[in-house]
Amino acid sequence: MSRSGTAADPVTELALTGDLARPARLRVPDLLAWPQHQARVSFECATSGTRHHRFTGPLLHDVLHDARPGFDPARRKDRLRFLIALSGADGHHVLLSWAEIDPDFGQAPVLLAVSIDDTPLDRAGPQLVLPQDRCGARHISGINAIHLDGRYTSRT
Ligand SMILES: Nc1nc2c(c(=O)[nH]1)N[C@H]1C(S)=C(S)[C@@H](COP(=O)(O)O)O[C@H]1N2
Ligand SMILES: [Mo]
Repeated sequence: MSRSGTAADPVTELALTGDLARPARLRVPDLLAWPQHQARVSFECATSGTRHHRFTGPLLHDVLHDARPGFDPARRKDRLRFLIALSGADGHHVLLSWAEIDPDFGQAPVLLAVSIDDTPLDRAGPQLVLPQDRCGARHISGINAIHLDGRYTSRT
């Protein structure tokens, strides 16, 4: 079902852009198309102390993999120069490296959560979940943009 959002009924879209053969615009219900994972997470916040949440959603890796990143999948070294820039609707940003979530390298079980504590995130937008993080700062809520960039090199 396709609906357009209004001020009274906002629908957050997530734009997947950058070095991708299949860029996409996804709503939270679209993220149910990938295998769903669960994570029980505890993290510390500098201002609000220890927080506990339960999240469900697809792996960030699975969603981005299907958008076809612009590297040769058969050449593992080719993936190492790719950065993933994620932004929340409020302008909170985080950078990950592709290798951090790639099963052949760091394999961090990073989720794009579609629910928090059994509450769907359809309106707020997906939330980034890094179960291994001690600090909460990378658990960005309301993610509306993910940009893949393979230009990175230390050569000037
Ligand atoms: N979009 C967005 N997400 C964010 C932040 C933010 O400023 N903007 N702050 C982060 C920080 S610092 C923490 S500790 C957690 C707190 O999450 P909680 O209050 O839902 O437990 O949200 C994270 N996600
Ligand atoms: Mo925080």
